[in-house]
Amino acid sequence: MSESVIRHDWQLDEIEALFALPFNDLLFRAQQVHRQHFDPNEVQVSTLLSIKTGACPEDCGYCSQSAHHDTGLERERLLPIEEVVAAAKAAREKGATRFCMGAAWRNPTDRNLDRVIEMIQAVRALGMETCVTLGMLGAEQAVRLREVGLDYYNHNLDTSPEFYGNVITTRTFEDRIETLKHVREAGINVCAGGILGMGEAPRDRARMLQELANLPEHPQSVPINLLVQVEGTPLFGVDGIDPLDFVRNIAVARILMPRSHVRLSAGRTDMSDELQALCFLAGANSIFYGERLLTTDNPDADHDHRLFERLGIHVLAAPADEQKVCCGA
Ligand code: SAM
Ligand code: DTB
Ligand code: SF4
Repeated sequence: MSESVIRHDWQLDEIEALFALPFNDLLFRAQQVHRQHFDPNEVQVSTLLSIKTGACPEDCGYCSQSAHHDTGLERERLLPIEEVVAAAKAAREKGATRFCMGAAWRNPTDRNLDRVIEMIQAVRALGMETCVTLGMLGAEQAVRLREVGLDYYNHNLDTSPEFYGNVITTRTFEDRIETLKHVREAGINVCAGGILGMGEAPRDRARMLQELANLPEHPQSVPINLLVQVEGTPLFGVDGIDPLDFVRNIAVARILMPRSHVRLSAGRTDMSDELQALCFLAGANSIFYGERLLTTDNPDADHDHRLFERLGIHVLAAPADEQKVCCGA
């Protein structure tokens, strides 16, 4: 079996041809690529916390936190650092190795950033990896975050450039590419992916993966979210995606970005254990772990622990930790 090559020149017809493969052939290829680069039974786990919730000026059509939609969500101020540290400790105790803090901002002000930097430093002091998702980021802001040791910055492309305007009008696809450039050039690991099941066409799914794979460097982490339909958002009630097509997207992401962690992200409460097992077989090797995503539910940690046991999956330990531990164990 030849070593998979890391490419940044994927053509759309090549990607569409992967999607058109018989399901078993596609999963076999994805699994081959996966085994060249990863322990196939190891999954990385991150826990999320919304550090600033609601009243966001952006109009993302999927989001519970946009001030443009009436979702009944209560707005909250930036959390005090003590609450953030307590949540990070609880996540660490349950087996999470990365703590990801999200804020409902278009972009952070420099004063906002000062507060978030204190949080990053406090979470790092617990021995956890850190990730933040704060909206658009300037080049100098990215450098500041790198200097305090931030490990990952999450900023999603969300969908294809062609479908993008159907979902978000207050910032452009190019704005997102620009933020990713600032993060990458500052030397922070990039976490970038998107959402499936927003009414996009199969071609949009292929285009989104093409955009991700043809970035100058593959994002180190690629979250693939299944739309969590939130009442009051414009996308509530949209026709979803065939679950097997969701699995195909994971497999194609794995083939295009062989060394990236592909994260089975939002939407797991709507998935059976068997569907999630197929996603792991297709090359997903990361999840969000813990009862809450940002504002919506995620499977119980105990349930995930049992699922991992049934599948013989172990959790990737934090970098400083030599030992492999199973979450919740
Ligand atoms: N405000 C920041 C931003 O948009 O960059 C950070 C937080 S935002 C909630 C992070 C990402 O979560 C979005 O880009 C989107 O991909 C994902 N997301 C938000 N709401 C979602 C939903 N209802 N279902 C699936 N994914 C969602
Ligand atoms: C990502 O791609 N998914 C996460 C994280 N990055 C920040 C967020 C999912 C949010 C799901 C809806 C909610 O809980 O508000
Ligand atoms: Fe705001 Fe982020 Fe939600 Fe868009 S996804 S409305 S930017 S919190």
